[in-house]
Amino acid sequence: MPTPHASDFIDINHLLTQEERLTRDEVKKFVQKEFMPVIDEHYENATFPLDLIPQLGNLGLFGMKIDGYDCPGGTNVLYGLVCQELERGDSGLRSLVSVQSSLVMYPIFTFGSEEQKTTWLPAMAKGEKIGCFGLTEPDIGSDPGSMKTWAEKDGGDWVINGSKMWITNGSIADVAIIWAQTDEGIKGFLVEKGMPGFESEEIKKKVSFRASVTSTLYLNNVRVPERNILPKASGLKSPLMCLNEARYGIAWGVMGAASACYDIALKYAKTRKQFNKPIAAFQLTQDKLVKIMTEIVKGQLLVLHIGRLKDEGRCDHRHISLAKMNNVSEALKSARTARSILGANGISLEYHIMRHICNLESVYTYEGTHEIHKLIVGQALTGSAAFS
Ligand code: TGC
Ligand code: FAD
Repeated sequence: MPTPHASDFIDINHLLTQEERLTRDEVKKFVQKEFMPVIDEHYENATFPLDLIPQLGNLGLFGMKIDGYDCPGGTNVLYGLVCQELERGDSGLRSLVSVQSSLVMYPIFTFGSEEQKTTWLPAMAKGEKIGCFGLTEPDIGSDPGSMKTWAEKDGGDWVINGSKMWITNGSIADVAIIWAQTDEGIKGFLVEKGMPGFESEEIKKKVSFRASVTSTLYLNNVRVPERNILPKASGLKSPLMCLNEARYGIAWGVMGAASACYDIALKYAKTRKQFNKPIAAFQLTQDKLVKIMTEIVKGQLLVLHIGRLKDEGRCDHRHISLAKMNNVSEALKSARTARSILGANGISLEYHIMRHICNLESVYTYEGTHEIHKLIVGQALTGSAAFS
C-alpha cells in the first residue's frame, strides 16, 4: 500500500501513463526554471514574458492535440496535464497557450480551408505567429448569440464592422478569429494584423491577469477576402465548440493554481510559529489544509475522467461545463483559504497566492461565467433552459 503523500494524497500519478508523467514533469520543470523567476516582475509591470513564446513552441505546447501541420498530435489528458502545470505558474501563461491552441488553432484545423491550415498552423505551432479569439463585445458577454459585430458581403470580399472586448493576446496577435453576424448567420473570419480598419488597444488598470495581454479590437469597414472566411464554421455552435476545448483545459489548469497555493500554504504552516508552535499544529489550520487538498483531489479525478471520456469520444459539452464550474469555484475558494494561512504575508506577490486569487476571479467569469455553466448543467438535468 502506498503511504499517502501530501502532494498526491491518493496517488493519482498511478492513473497516468509513462508518457503523461514525462510530459507533465517536463512542463513543470520549464515553469519552475524559466517562468517562476520572472513572473513577479511581469505581474507588477503588467507585461507577459514574450521571450518565452518560442520555448513554449519548442516544447510542443501549441496545438498539441492537432495531428499533422507540424503539431504533436497528443491526447486530451496530455493537454490537460500541460494546462495544470502552466497554471501552477500563472493563469496568464495557461491562457496564452489555451487561446492559441483551443481558440485559434482548433477552429482553423476544424473549420478552415487547406490553405488556411498550411498558412497558419505550422507557424503557430512554433510560436512564430500568435492568434486571438474575438467573441465577446463591450455590450455582449454571456449571450454571444446577440452579437452586434456585422459582416456584409461586398463583391468577392466581406466588410466587417464592430468591436470585440476583453480579448486575450489581442494586441500581440498576428491573426484574430472574429465571429460576426451575417445574413447567413454567425460566421468566423481570419482578420490579419495590419488589415486596414483593424486596430487593437491594450486594456490597462487590470488587477487580475496582469501578466497577460488583454485588448479591445476595433473593426471599422475591415475588408476581408473570401479566402479568409472559415468555410466550415456555421452558426453559434461553431464558436461554442471552440469554447468546449478551452473550458476543458481551464478545468485542469485551475487545479494547478490551487495546488500551487496548497503547497505554499502547507510549507508555510509547518515553519511559521505562533504561541510557541508551528501553526500547522493547530486544528483550525489542519482543517483548512485538509479541505483544500480534498477539493484538489476531487477536481483532478473529475478532469482526468472527463479527459479519458474525451479521448474515447464520449464527452458531452455539459460534462465540461460541470468541470469548469466546479473546479474554478473550488480553486478560488482553496486559494482564499490558503491565503488566510499566510496571514499578512499572504497578500505579498512574493508568496504568489494573492496573484493566483486575482487571476482566478477572472477565470470564474471568462469562458462562460460560473452562473452560465450552472444554468447549462441545470438545463441538462431538468430539460428547461433558464437563460432568459
Ligand atoms: P443555444 O441555442 O443553446 O445553442 C446554439 C447551438 O449551439 C449548440 N451548443 C453547443 N454546441 C457545442 N458546444 C457547446 N458548448 C454548445 N452549447 C450549445 C446548441 O445545441 C445549438 O445547436 P443547433 O444545432 O441547435 O444550432 O444558444 P444560446 O444562444 O441559448 O446560448 C447558450 C449559452 C448561454 C450556453 C452560450 O451562449 C454560452 O455558452 N455563453 C457563454 C459565452 C462564453 O463562454 N464566452 C466566452 C468567450 S471566449 C473567452 O472567454 C476566452 S477567455 C481566455 C482563455 O480561455 O484563456
Ligand atoms: P455579463 O454577461 O454581463 O454577466 C455579468 C453577470 O451577470 C455575471 O455574473 C453573469 O453570470 C450574470 N448573468 C448573465 N446572464 C445571466 C443569466 N442568464 N442568468 C443568470 N446570471 C446571468 N472573451 C473573448 O471573446 N475572447 C477572449 O480571449 C477573452 N479573454 C478574456 C480574458 C479576461 C482576463 C477576461 C476577464 C475576460 C475575457 N473574455 C474573453 C470575456 C469573457 O468571456 C466574458 O467576460 C464572459 O463571457 C462574461 O461576459 P461579461 O463580462 O460581459 O459579463
